Amino acid sequence: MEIIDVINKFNIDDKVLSFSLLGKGHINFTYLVKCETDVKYVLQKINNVTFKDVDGLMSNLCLVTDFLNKNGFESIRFIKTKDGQNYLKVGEDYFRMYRFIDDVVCYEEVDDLSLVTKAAIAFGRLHKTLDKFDAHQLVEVIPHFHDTYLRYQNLLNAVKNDKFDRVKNCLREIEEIKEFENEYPIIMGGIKDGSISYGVTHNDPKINNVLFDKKTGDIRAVIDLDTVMPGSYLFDFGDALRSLFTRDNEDSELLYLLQVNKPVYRAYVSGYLSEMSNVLTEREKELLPFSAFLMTMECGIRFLEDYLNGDVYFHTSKPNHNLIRARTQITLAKRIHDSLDDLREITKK
Ligand code: ADP
Ligand code: GN1
Ligand code: MG
Repeated sequence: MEIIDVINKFNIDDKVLSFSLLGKGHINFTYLVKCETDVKYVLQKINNVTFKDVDGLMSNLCLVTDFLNKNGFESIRFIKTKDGQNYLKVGEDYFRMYRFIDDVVCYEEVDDLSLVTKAAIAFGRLHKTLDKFDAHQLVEVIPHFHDTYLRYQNLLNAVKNDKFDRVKNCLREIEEIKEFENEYPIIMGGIKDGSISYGVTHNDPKINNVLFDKKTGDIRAVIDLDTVMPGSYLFDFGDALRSLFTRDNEDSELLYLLQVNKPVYRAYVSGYLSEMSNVLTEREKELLPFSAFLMTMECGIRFLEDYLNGDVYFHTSKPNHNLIRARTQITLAKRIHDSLDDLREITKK
């Protein structure tokens, strides 16, 4: 089916003028659809390789976006199909449509610390708003996504099986990961013993998932809610810092470029706590710096596991790509670990 026929299956009372590819996301194909009345829509082809349970995924999205829109945080507004469904299935492909949020800017990367703070406020506001939402209503679209200890066990299994005879190339990395094994259960353990709350997390807290108002620079919306799942707020906090510290160096072998950027940490933690200081438990506040270490090491564990399993999850475009990425994350994680005292000081201030 042609894209224009897909668009016409959705309940829009308007004549479509054009459509074009939008954004640089790695997961979904995103199109901007322009109509005669000047209203714009986004059509997305859902990546059903990453997200196998499209029904569960769309149910999560509708529940969360409805809640956000009703509670004063602008969010995506889905358009139903002409048959009243939340998404459209065409053969093996799945599509959804929503209103385009107009007059916004979206940054792929930032150097300006005030934007780092604003992004942190945006994710903090998302957490704070969803703190009143019952996380048990949500499906775990990717089960055990941030269960670091389980990710570690999966890595050890991959080492044991050594299907592609690659263990010999990463003995040092495996040892470096093992060194911290006692720390991997800390966040999940806190959820189990109740010292860490079971909230709603975004799970892709990158800056390009925040939309800012073109004129005022204010936060307009947090998008890309596909991986919204129940979990700890620390997952997003730590992963946001991982992504800010790594930037595009994730694929680079220049490990000396990796640094624990303290001004970035300060900018992020101040923005985040301006929204969340009354929501977080003492234990959560204490673990903010640690979460940046844990999410970074976990990402390294995932890349290394995928390397040993033959590069089946993360797309690769050069030999040893996942090994290079794993080295980046492990190196950064160790540098964060070495800086934990400094980061705790900054957090306290
Ligand atoms: P992906 O999972 O592929 O990252 P996103 O939902 O983040 O998909 O969309 C990709 C890009 O499309 C975003 O980074 C943003 O630039 C743009 N975009 C998506 N939805 C909107 C919207 N409602 N308003 C404005 N821009 C959008
Ligand atoms: C994946 O597709 P992208 O780059 O936004 C992954 C994240 C990792 C990230 C590492 C659903 O995100 O968890 O942190 O790669 N997303 C999924 O680059 O697995
Ligand atoms: Mg995105």
